[in-house]
Amino acid sequence: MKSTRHLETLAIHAGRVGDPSFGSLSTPIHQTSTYVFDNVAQGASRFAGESEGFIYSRLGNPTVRELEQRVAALEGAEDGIAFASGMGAVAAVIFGHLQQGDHLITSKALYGCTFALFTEDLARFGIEVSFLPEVNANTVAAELRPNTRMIYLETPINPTLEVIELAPIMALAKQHDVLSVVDNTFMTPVLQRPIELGADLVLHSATKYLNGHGDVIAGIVCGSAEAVTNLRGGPLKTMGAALGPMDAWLIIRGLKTLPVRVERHQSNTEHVAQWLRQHSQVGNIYWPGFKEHPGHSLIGTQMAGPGALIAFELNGGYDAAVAMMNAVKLCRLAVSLGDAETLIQHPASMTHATYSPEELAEAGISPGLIRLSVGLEHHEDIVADLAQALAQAQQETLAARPSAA
Ligand code: LCS
Repeated sequence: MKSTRHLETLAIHAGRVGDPSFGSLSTPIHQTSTYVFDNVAQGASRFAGESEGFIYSRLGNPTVRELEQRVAALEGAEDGIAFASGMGAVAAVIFGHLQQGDHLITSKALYGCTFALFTEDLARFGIEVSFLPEVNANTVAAELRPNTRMIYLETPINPTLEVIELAPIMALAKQHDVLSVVDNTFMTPVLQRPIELGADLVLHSATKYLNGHGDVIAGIVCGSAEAVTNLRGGPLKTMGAALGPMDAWLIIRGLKTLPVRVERHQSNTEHVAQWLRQHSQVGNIYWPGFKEHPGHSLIGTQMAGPGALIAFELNGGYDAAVAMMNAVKLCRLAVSLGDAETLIQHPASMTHATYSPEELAEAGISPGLIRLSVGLEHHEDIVADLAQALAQAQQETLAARPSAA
């Protein structure tokens, strides 16, 4: 899938399966569960992997195939494979590669359901996991064991927005024959291409920026042709989290504008982040675009930009945060991210409710942390809504305070 074309072009044209019958510009939605064979020999040879051609839509579908090939091209990977959700993709990578007795290294802060998979499910299957509070080549090297099989990273991390320097860790993984996996959901291939930094596999919740319109749940994994073939013949076939063609088509449509959307998401975020930072009610604020952010120096090398997620705390703590989130009008109080709508949510009780209070503290997710996914509305309208929500929160906090008398 490697191509020298620009990302904007690949997002529209790469990996086209198209419509050989009528030449429609838009790829047809192949809403079919199965495919008719010419004869038994043809069916048998497809099952044996001896000839090309679709068999059954759990194993592959032309519309889904176009999506897979397009995202692989964007990520600079040989091939891609779609799943019914981001968690379907994460689970396929884990169960497709790890077995009883293996060891996995990851970070303490992670998307909440990935954390739940790693803590609750992997323990049941006898797979050990090390959750590092700080991830760099030194802390990973110190944690390597003879049975370490995988390093699994998100960067920036959901929801803390810590940035992990990938290249040295990917090199370490190669040196020790450990599979490296990067969840690139927050950055998209527009801002970061982990395969080029040495990752073996890159995965996405395609529910987010790749689709971008808040109407699909999907996941995708990209990597070598061999790795993708193994996932198709393994977890996709036997666990079955296959993406439907209608959902694939919606993401194909969304992808056409991915580079344009990411650019606007980011320029809006620049305005919103700078405004929030100077606000008297805002305390700690995390966004890799700030010069003081520890990950800022990787912009221009590892990442082309800081992305469009901001995490922040209010000086009034948890109560003020709840009051603010309840008061938004234009922004929507909802989990997910990467949509046209600005979304605000409370990690401790929502996306990361899978963490115990102690685990939240260890992961640096404070009870009052707010996560904002800056959308595509005009930045002045987003700021105006946040301003009125903060004013409302201030009023409520003052009213709740016992009087001095
Ligand atoms: N990886 C990351 C980094 C995510 O943020 C999510 C979902 C997933 C994987 C799983 O993808 P899904 O199965 O939902 O497609 N993150 C969510 C979030 O932060 N808010 O709502 C869902």
